[in-house]
Amino acid sequence: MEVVRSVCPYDCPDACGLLVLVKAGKVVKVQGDPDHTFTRGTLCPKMAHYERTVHSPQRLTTPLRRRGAKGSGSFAPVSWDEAIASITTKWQAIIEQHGPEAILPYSYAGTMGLVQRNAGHPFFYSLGASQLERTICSPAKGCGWSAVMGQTMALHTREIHASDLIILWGLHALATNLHIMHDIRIARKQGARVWLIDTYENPTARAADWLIVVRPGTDGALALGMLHVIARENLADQDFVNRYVQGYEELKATVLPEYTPAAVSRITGLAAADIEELARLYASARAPYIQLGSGLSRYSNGAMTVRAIVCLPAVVGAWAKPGGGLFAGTSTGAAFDTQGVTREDFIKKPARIINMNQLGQVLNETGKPPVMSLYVYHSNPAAIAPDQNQVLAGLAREDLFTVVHERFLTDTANYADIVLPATTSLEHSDIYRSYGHYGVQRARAVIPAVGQAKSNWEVFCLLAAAMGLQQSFFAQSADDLIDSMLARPTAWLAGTPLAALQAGFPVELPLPAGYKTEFKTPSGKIEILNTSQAEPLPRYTKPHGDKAGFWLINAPDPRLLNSSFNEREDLTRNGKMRLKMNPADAGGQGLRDGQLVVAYNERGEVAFTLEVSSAVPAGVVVGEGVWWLQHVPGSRSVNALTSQRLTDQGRGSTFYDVKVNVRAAAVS
Ligand SMILES: Nc1nc2c(c(=O)[nH]1)N[C@H]1C(S)=C(S)[C@@H](COP(=O)(O)OP(=O)(O)OC[C@H]3O[C@@H](n4cnc5c(=O)[nH]c(N)nc54)[C@H](O)[C@@H]3O)O[C@H]1N2
Ligand SMILES: Nc1nc2c(c(=O)[nH]1)N[C@H]1C(S)=C(S)[C@@H](COP(=O)(O)OP(=O)(O)OC[C@H]3O[C@@H](n4cnc5c(=O)[nH]c(N)nc54)[C@H](O)[C@@H]3O)O[C@H]1N2
Ligand code: SF4
Ligand SMILES: [Mo]
Repeated sequence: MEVVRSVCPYDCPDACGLLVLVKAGKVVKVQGDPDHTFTRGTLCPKMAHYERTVHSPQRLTTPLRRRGAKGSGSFAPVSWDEAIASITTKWQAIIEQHGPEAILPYSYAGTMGLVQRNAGHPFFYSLGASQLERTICSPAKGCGWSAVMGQTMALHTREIHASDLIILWGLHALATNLHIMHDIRIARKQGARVWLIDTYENPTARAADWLIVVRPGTDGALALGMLHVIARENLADQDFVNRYVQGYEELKATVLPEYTPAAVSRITGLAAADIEELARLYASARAPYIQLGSGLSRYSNGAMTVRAIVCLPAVVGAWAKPGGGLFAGTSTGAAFDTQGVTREDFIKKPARIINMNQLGQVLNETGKPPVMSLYVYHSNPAAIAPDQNQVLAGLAREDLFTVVHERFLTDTANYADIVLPATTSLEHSDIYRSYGHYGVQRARAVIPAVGQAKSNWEVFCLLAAAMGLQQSFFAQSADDLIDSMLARPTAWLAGTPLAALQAGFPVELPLPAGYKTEFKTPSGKIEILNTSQAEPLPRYTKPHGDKAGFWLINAPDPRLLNSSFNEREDLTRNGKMRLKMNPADAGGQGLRDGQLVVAYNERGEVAFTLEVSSAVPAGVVVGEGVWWLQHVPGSRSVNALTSQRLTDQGRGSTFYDVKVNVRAAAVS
C-alpha cells in the first residue's frame, strides 16, 4: 500500500489536502491531510469516499457517439481516433460555412486545477472561437468588495481564533466551507459568539448563538440600518475612520435620514429592536469578524448588497483589531503566471463574448453567426445553468453539434453528439490554489487513467494536432506546463518553500506584516465614498423578484457540490428533491408534508416532495441541491425556475433572485 498526497479538485473554498491510499493501481481510501493547515486531517462526507467516485461503475470509459434522439442518452462506443476525426471534420465544415465564432466552449470550475481548468483557452483562442464570459458563480461579490476595498488582500482565516464575535453572513458553512468550523470552534472555546444571518434556518444555524432571518435580497438594507444606529449613537471608531476611511461623513448624511430601524424593519422583516441590538453588539465587540457567503450576491442587487456590508468593519475599525475584519475570498490566482497556460497571445483577433448565464438564450437565437457547435468540459449546464427549459431546448437542436468531455453521463452528456471520457483528479497532474485560504499545492497523477479516459489538457492537445494547429506549445505535458510555471515563480509564489511545493506538499503563500491596514485602493483608504462608481455611496436597491408568491432559495446541499456527486448512490439514495415550506404557508395552500407539489413561474414547472418545516419563514421556499434529472420526481430540476437575468455589476448569475408559486401536483 502506498500513501500519496493530492488535492481535492472541486469548486470549494476549502481546497483540501488529501492522503490517497493506493494498492495495485487502485485507490482504496482517501483521508484528509493532517499537515494541511486548513484541512487539518478531516474531509467532508463527499470526499471521505472519493474512491467511490473514481472507481464508480458509472465512469465513462470510452468515447461515445450518439445513436438515438438528442437527449435520449443512447450511444455507441467509438475509438478515440474516430471521435477526434468526427469532431474536427464537423468543426472544419462549420468554420468554412459560419466562421470559427460559431463554435462555443462552455466550462467553469468542475476542476479547480490551474492547468486542467484552463486547458481549453489556448486551443479555442487559436481557433478564433466565441469566448465564454465565465461569470456563473459570484462576480458581483468581487465587485462589491473592490468598490470599497480595491485590491486589498483578504484576511487570513486564522484571524477567527482571536475574534469575540463571528458573523456567518449568508453562509451555509457546514455545506460549503466546512473547515472554517474548526476555527470557529477554537474561538468559541474562548467565549466568542456566533451569528448566522440567512434567509432560513439552514443546518449551520446549529452552530450559531443567534440566527437572524432576513427577507431575500435585503441584506444591504440591514447593513445600512446597522450603520444608521452606529452613526446615531456615535459608536464608530473615529480614530480609525479619520486615518483610514474615505467618506464616512457623506455616508452618515444618507444613513441617518434614510435607514432608520423602522424603515429597515419594513424592508428586511426584522424587528427594529433587533436591528438596534445587532448594531450595538457589533460595534462594541472587541474584534468582530464577518465570513461573507456568496449566495446573497446572486441577486440583481448583489454587488450593492456586498458593498454596504463591507462598510461595516471599516466604520467600527475592525481591521485594526487582531481577530477583526471581513473575509470575502482570497485572490490567490495572482500568485501564478497562468498566462503561460491560457495564452491570450494566441488570440488573433477579438472574438464575440457570450455570457455563460445566458446559454439558453444564445442557443435559441439566430446570432451572427448562430452557435452551431458547443464544446462542454468539466461543467454540466443542462443541470446548473439558469432557465433550464431554454437550455434544454437549445441542446435539443438537431443542427447543434455538441461535444461533452465528462467523467459521467450527466444531463448535459445525454444531449451530446460525441461524449469523451475524462480522468478524475487522481489520474492527471495539476497545481491548485484556493479561494478560501492561502494554501497552494501541486498534485501528480496517483493512478493510471481509468479505461480510456483522458485529461482536459490531453484532449486539447489531440484536438490541436487534428485541427492542424502547429504550435509546439501543444506538444507539452501538463507537468511541463506546471514546471514552467514554477521555474518562473511570481514574487509572491517565490516566497513559499518552492522545493516543498515541487514535492507535492501543501504550502502557504506568505502575507506581508501589517497587510490588514494596507488598503490597496486609489486613495490608499477604505473607500466608502467611491466617486469612480456610478453610485458614489452605497444605498439599498431592491432585488428583481418575479410576479409570484414565494421567494425560492435554491441553496447548496452538503451531499452534492453543484451537480457533482450525483453519481454517488451512497450520497443520493435518500435524496428526494425536496421543497421546504413554512407550516402556515403550507396550511394556507392546503398542502401537507410528503406530498408531491409543483413550483412554477413564467419560465417553468418543477416537481418536488414537500417538506413542511418551521426552519423556513413564511413567504420563502427552499430547495437544496442541484440534482440530476434521473433523481428528481418530475422531468425538470430546480434551474427550470431560475432566470438568465444578470447582476447589477459583474454580469453574474442571479440564481436566488427568483419567485415561484406552489400547487399540489396532479395525481396521475
Ligand atoms: N456541499 C456543497 N459545497 C459547495 C457547493 C455546493 O453546491 N455544495 N458549491 C460550491 C460553490 S460553486 C461555491 S461558489 C461555494 C459557495 O457556495 P454558495 O452557493 O455561495 O453557498 P453559500 O456561500 O453557503 O451561500 C448560500 C447561503 O446563502 C443564503 N442566502 C441566499 N440568499 C440570501 C440572502 O439574500 N441573504 C442572506 N443573508 N443569505 C442568503 C442561503 O440560504 C444559503 O444558506 O461553495 C462551494 N461548496
Ligand atoms: N440552482 C442553482 N444553480 C447553481 C448554483 C446554485 O446555487 N443554485 N450554483 C452555481 C455555481 S456557484 C456554480 S460555480 C455552477 C457550477 O456548475 P459546474 O461548473 O457545471 O459544476 P458541476 O455541476 O459540479 O459540474 C462539473 C462537472 O465536471 C465534471 N468533471 C470533474 N472533473 C473533470 C475533469 O477534470 N475534466 C472534465 N472534462 N470533467 C470533469 C464532473 O463530472 C461534473 O459533471 O453552478 C451554478 N448553478
Ligand atoms: S469538497 Fe471542499 S470540504 Fe470537501 S474535501 Fe473538497 S475541498 Fe474539502
Ligand atoms: Mo460557485
